[in-house]
Amino acid sequence: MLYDNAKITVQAGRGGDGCISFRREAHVPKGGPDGGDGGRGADVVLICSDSLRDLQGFRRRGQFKADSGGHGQGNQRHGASGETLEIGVPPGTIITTEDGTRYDLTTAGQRAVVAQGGSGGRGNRHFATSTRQAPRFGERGLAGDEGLVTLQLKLLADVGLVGLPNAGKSSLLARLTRAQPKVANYPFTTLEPVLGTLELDDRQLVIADIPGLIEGASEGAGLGHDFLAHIERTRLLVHVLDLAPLDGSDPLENYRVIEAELESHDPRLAALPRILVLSKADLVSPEEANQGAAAWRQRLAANVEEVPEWETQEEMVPVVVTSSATGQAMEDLARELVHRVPVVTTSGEVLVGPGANQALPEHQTFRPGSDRGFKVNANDDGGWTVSGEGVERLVARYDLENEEALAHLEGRLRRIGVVRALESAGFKPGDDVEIGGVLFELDPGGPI
Ligand SMILES: Nc1nc2c(ncn2[C@@H]2O[C@H](COP(=O)(O)OP(=O)(O)OP(=O)(O)O)[C@@H](O)[C@H]2O)c(=O)[nH]1
Ligand SMILES: [Mg+2]
Repeated sequence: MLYDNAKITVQAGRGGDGCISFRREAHVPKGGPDGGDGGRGADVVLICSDSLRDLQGFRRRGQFKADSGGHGQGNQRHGASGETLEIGVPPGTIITTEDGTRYDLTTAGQRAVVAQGGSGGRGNRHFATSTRQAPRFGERGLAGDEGLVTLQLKLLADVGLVGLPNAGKSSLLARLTRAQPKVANYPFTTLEPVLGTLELDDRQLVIADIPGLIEGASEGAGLGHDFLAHIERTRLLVHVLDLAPLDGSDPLENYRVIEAELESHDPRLAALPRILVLSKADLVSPEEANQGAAAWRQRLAANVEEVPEWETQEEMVPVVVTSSATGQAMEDLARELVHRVPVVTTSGEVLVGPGANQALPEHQTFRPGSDRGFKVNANDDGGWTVSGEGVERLVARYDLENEEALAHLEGRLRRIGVVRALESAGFKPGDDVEIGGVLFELDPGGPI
């Protein structure tokens, strides 16, 4: 079973709290504040790993929580930052976060920060002023991002084998590579994609064998539909066509069925270059095989619209007559594949299928950019609600049971205009105010 889908929840670490502490030294009666800052919470990062092949590991574990930052300590010691939580995913994994951000990890080492750790709170020494020399409060660390992340694996292969069930795709893969897919004389032998590696002239090509396609596959008929996605990122398709099907079906019609399914799944898929393999040549006479090939060359060439200078019309759509039973033309086919698949650059630029591999937005996160705006709402019970990401984060910073922290917060709310907005809406000092789920009595005295 190839596990090509998973949903996981990720939670980045909370920032450590800032410390409330005062210097104590022999012979110094009153030391100043020396509380250290809290450390940053750890990020959750997905990292592309070459040693993974599918998303199976996520069946056992679907929740990931990164470490919190350490709390600050006295004597200006800062809390340690949490260690980044790295989660391996196989090459070809497409990651979608809750806000719709997509990452496409194709080469080993690529990273996507899917949840960012909360920042640490500052220790009390930051709040000392000329009028408040011994602040008895610090900031709290903020919570890390959390959310649901969807993972989808689209295999990365250079070449995809497509064709009707029983056409001989798996037999071909078994001949060309060391893969040992199941081969049998009935349709739908292959139930999930199998990858094999062709090695020739110092090059390696990954070939994907997918379940046979039938009419309506792109709408869900048969098995092939789910797996068409796995050949979306190939750079060449080998259409395997039985020269003389035992069921008496017409190869021309069979060919059209497959091409139509590719087209209706995704026109970009249909636009990939092709090689036509006429399979099972050992079951017909050599003359028949040659005639068949000639007829196909003519047919396909007639469809070619533009021919580059360096190629003849016939070279545009190569037709290879093979037999997996006798090994006929395996070497020719292998050369043709190597010749037609562009070299992969190590910088990862021309790495995958049509139009793919846009630059990676490596450091995007769930947080949609902090917003300084806020809204004031009068509640039915005479209280007030202030909403807005910036103010909510500010309130999360302080322990409001602590009078000094509350007074400091009131000062901040006054400075960013929240108190004025409340007052112009009819607020009276002492009314209840709720911000970010925290209810408190706001009684801003004079300026602080
Ligand atoms: N004589 C002969 N038989 C072949 C050849 N290639 C495949 N076959 C036979 O054709 C049948 C189907 O082959 P597979 O390779 O399983 O076909 P497939 O296209 O992978 O089929 P699905 O997985 O069902 O889509 C098997 O019985 C094979 O032994 C060939 O070159 N010569
Ligand atoms: Mg097969």
